[in-house]
Amino acid sequence: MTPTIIETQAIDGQKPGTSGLRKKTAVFMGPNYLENYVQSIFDGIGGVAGKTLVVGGDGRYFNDSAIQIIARLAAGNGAASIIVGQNGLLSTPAASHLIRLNGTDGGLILSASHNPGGPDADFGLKYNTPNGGPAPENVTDKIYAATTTISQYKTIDATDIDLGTLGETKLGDMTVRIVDPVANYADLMASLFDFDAIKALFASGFTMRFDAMHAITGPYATAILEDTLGAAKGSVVNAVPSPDFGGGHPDPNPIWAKTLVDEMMGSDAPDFGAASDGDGDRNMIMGRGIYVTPSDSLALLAAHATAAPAYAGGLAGVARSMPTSAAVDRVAERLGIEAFETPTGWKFFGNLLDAGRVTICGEESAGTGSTHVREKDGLWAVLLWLNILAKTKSSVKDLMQNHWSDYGRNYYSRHDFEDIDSAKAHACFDALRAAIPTLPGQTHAGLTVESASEFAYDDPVDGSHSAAQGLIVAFNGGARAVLRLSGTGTVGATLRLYLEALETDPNKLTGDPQQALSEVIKAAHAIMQIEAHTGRDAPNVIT
Ligand code: G16
Repeated sequence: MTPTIIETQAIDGQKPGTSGLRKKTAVFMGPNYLENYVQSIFDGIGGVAGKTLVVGGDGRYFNDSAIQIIARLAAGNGAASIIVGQNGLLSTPAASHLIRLNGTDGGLILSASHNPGGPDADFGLKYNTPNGGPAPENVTDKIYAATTTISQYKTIDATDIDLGTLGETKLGDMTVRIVDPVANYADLMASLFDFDAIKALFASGFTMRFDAMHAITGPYATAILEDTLGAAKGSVVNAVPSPDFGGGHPDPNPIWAKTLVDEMMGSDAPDFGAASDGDGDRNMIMGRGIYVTPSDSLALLAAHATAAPAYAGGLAGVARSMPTSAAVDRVAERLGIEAFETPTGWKFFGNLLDAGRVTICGEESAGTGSTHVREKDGLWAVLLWLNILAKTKSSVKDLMQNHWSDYGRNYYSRHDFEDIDSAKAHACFDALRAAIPTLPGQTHAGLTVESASEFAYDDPVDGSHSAAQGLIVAFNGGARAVLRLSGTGTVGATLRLYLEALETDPNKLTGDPQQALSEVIKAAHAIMQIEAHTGRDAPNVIT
């Protein structure tokens, strides 16, 4: 079928951020906006003629129409076939798995992750490479370059595909395969974990609550936790994905998953609580009466991973993003394995995973994952926790407290200053950057600065260099404060202040993190002058 060539013009601002391009939905729905970006992805990766792509998204508003547009562009550009989740749905980790399972030339994932969805909210699109992972910077740079020079896109004149019917169909000359979004992913999970042990745990009366936040993990969690593993019906709540996530904010943290937090802190709390985000790659873990920070969860999972059959032979190494606490580093030290510190963004783990240097990795931003796919994976983390709980026969609280007694506790918190005027946020960041040489030796709030630096990363596998990845102020005694500008927001700028202090005194391991970090918080504000620059005297989100 002859493609239709449509003349277009470059559109400003189509630069991928931490994880793909995220904009207001109305922006993505604007004339030629999506078409330009998809054509630029195709051009940036050297064309898609004869190639196969996985396509799916988290079901947010515009997901289905966007898939129809993408399918026509893929056909217009000569793609051989696309594999699409039924009704256009695929969680991000399930999409990563399908890319790997089918050996495709990559995939397009439609999601703005934990950002709200709807006509007035957010939309996003990213390209994942044939290893299943988010495109690295050398690829996103080419895609962005293509967005600045585009003058036409190729599509076909065709009616919409029926996204609801499983099986094969044709769009022009291109084959379209509609697949069950859950089945292959569920098989993968069954191959990694001791499902019999988890079934026995549930059969013994163990209770859990999984909050799918009206987002993509609902069908996955219901199929795996309730239908396969025997968790009581109703263990999974908010399980039906909706285009605006039930009007909520599908970000699994103590602010946006407050209903779950209240239940887990209440007198009738289940044994285990968890939540996942819009596209199913993030997770929040709770036990009865305890919230587990993502950094602590990563450390705990690394320490106990051998409980699961997939990791019974031990871990090759671990990796964490720079702002993530160093808790996992000490686990690695004890295990005698390598620990890597990468910039924020799952794409930086890809080479380490591909090279077999790390088995488990994670980030403070509620992401944990392993070699099984090349994305972080919310349900995977929940299942590894369940596997560990089943094998150790401990409670979440006992596991964490024993971990802290053993390794010390990295008290940790992230303070977000959202929706700040972009110029003010950059001025604050630039002032700290300029002050770096003067900071060592200064004392603020009783803490003396040991070193100050801007994080840069040299990828140990391919040698690529990534500069300007966040500012670190380290204090004597092991505490530190990190300042970054978020790369995933769609309005103004977000300053993220990450705070950490190591406590090894056995009598001080169960305190309140904000209290334990109060001096680091004061010192960070004295140095960074966030209020003077932005007018904000307090963060709007604390996790
Ligand atoms: C994305 C990336 C993560 C990153 C997070 C936070 O997560 O995949 O690797 O840690 O953004 O980014 P930032 O601090 O720049 O906002 P997700 O879940 O939004 O895809």
